[in-house]
Amino acid sequence: MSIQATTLNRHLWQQHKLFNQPIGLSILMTQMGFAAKILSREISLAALAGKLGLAGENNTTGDAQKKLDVFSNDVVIDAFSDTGLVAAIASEELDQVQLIACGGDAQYILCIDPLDGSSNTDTGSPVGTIFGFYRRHTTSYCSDEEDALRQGADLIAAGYVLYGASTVLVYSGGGTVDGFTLDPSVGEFLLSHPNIQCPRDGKIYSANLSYYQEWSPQIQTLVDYLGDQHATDHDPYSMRYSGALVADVHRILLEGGLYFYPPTRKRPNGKLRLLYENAPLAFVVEQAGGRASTGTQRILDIKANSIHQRSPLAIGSASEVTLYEHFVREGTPMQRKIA
Ligand code: P6P
Repeated sequence: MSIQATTLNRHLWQQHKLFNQPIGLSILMTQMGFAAKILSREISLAALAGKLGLAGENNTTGDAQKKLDVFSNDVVIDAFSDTGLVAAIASEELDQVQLIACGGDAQYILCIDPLDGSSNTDTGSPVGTIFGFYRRHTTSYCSDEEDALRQGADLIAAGYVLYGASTVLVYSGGGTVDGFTLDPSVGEFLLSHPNIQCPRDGKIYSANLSYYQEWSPQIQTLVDYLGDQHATDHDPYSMRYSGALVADVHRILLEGGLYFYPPTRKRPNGKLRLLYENAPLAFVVEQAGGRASTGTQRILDIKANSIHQRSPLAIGSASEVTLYEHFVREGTPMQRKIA
């Protein structure tokens, strides 16, 4: 590692000095990095520590809860509890918003999926953490659930951590989108992907095609279009799907293309949660020049009515998200790709 390497903390200090990013946010991102280091270690060694497998009951949204889900949520709560900066945490693993701190310093709300893709944990496949920070409208009273029911456009910072072949933390504080790779030998996240730009179009799509029969005719027509390897109006696409939203969206962010989780008959609003999955990822992808939509509405324009509210998601390159919206509206390809 070069001594010129930019650590996460050095980057946060630079962002504070250059763009006057609130020092409180820098502290919160430092704590997110700390939590990510703990989770990276525990996830990689879980098989040796008897921490794989089910915790015994489903979480509040009906997903099977793994031991690592419970552990990850505890790590996140601990990482932010004594900062005094976080008023409340909305987590996939908690039925209700958890109140953390009151008072003038408790200016922030954290929305988080501590362990996204936890169905992958027992097979050593990629998993992730997704997070978003809001600033409270007021600190004159202790926080409540209403504080967390926000519109993604109000996010002041958001990002994710991918625990895969390497551990990568990607975040934006409203400016550039920057990625940091964990060097376990020094215990630091080092800047590895500065100023990430989502390609305007791509050749990858990511969706769970086992639901094909559950999707609308318009989405089925889109999938047929994307899967046509002999089309004359577009180059062939490749399909990639890992079962972990963070891993799939990270690939799309870097290489371009489209991830989508449409409505099904069983889930008319799709499976993914707005507050702690779709909105933070939409913030990051839009800051990198991509787009994120339900198919008919910009994700960041949706105000949450409940903390576990679901929404359909189409996210990635501007061109492919526009194509997705066109199919949802028209059920046919556009005459030409527009972005
Ligand atoms: P399916 C994991 O439970 C998750 O929330 C995302 O990480 C992932 O993309 C999606 O659900 C997988 O859902 O229905 O394809 O198994």
